[in-house]
Amino acid sequence: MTLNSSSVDRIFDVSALVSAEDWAWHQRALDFGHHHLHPHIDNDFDAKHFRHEIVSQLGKSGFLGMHIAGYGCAGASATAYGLVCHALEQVDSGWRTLVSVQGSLAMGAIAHWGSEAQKEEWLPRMARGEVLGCFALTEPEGGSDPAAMTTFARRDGSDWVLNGTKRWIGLATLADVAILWAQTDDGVRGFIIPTDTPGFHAAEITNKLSMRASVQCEITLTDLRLPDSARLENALGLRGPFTCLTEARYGIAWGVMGAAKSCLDVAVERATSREVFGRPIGANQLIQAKLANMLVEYQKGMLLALHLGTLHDVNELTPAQVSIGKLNNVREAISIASQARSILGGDGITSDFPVMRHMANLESVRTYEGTDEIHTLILGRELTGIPAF
Ligand code: TGC
Repeated sequence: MTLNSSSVDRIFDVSALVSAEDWAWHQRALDFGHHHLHPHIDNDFDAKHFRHEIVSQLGKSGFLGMHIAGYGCAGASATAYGLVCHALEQVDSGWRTLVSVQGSLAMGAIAHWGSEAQKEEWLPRMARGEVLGCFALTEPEGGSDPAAMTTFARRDGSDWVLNGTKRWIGLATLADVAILWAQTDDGVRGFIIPTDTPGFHAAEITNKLSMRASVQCEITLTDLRLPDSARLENALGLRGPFTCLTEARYGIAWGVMGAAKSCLDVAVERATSREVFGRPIGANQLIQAKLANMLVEYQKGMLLALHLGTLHDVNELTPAQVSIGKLNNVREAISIASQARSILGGDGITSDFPVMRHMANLESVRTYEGTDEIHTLILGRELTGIPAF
């Protein structure tokens, strides 16, 4: 049986395009969302509550760092990881973001750039959800140009001393460890910072109207001292954080189609059940046109995500291809959510339906991991060879 089966699933059977093993990951993630996340998400969003206890359950289910091989991680395919992002974001972008931050960004940085000892020390516990990570790159002056970061790590004997401020860092007040990027005399370097290190302070940004079931923070570092063993051994230059961002952006291209599907399913259900002028609103051509357009863009977005997954699984995926996926799929998910809201009429702005919550979340997703504008310019540079940043 396919969980969450709807007319959208019937028209476009994704399971026919992926392996049985990858599809089983999707079904497990749908089941997880249904049992552990759905029952609470509206209240949590309303109350700005992050359900911390879910992290270890995500770990037990194998979703954290699931496409990393070894070190207690599941070693699943990139396509399976994407399908899990899709399933979790059907509930809420905040939960897919957690899996992205923990798996693609924090664990991904250690797996890609860490020493063997660092991988052994951190990855198994992070995969189990016993250790929560965050990824600190963005600074208050703006996230689009990490090359301009002012957080600085100064050499002091065999130690490093860090000072600076990071902003919009997911989960930093709750995290046990931060992967933090700082400028040094010889380029950007990454550091693994236990968050109980003296000089580390995180404060929650509390006035968000988006991603309210998730936590974003500001971090300040004041003369924070680290041994050289805390430095990500193999990372030097912006390639370090950007490699992790590419992974997370890949997951977003899948995830946002989950949010879009949630909106589309609700719109179809409402169009066939709500009557105005003595007949279902879905009997009107204007409503059917909206639904058809939403379906077309959803399926195009899914095919794009599947294409990226296939390329990723044969190690052929490029950052520019990921930019296409992030740019297009977030843009179309926002459009689908907006059309769903209009089909729901006034009810669409209430928390009786998930649509407005998805719309608000997607504005964050459009902004983080490279804005629409940045991905547009990455593609412009790819086509012309001319950076227009
Ligand atoms: P550029 O010269 O293009 O590149 C510098 C070096 O990095 C390499 N590179 C990449 N490698 C892997 N994946 C990518 N996507 C890469 N993009 C670049 C590049 O090959 C080069 O390597 P090397 O070895 O030759 O030095 O750097 P640039 O400064 O010109 O880049 C410009 C631009 C605009 C493309 C870049 O700055 C950019 O992508 N900006 C957007 C940054 C962004 O997405 N920020 C949001 C971060 S999200 C966040 O902080 C929140 S985390 C989630 C949470 O906590 O909730």
